[in-house]
Amino acid sequence: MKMVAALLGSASLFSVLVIAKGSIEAAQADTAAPTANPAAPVFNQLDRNADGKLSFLEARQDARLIDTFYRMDLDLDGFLSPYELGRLSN
Ligand SMILES: [Ca+2]
Ligand SMILES: [Ca+2]
Repeated sequence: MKMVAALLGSASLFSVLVIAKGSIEAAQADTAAPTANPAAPVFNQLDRNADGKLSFLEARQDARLIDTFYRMDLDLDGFLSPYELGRLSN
């Protein structure tokens, strides 16, 4: 009986750890991708190295961006920010 209790105890501890880990990941996703930006899912998909900006090599995975990349780069830093990518749908 003690063994069952120990197993249940470790199982619930495990659940708590999994839940806590999920919350941390969700919080990190929130900071990386503002929910107000409709382009955020696309941006995150294209941002292969997850540095928060799209290089031309990353952006060209989306054929629409090959021609428009440099026009969309408003601050001319050679990368697209989520904000700059968000203007694509306009
Ligand atoms: Ca990147
Ligand atoms: Ca830029």
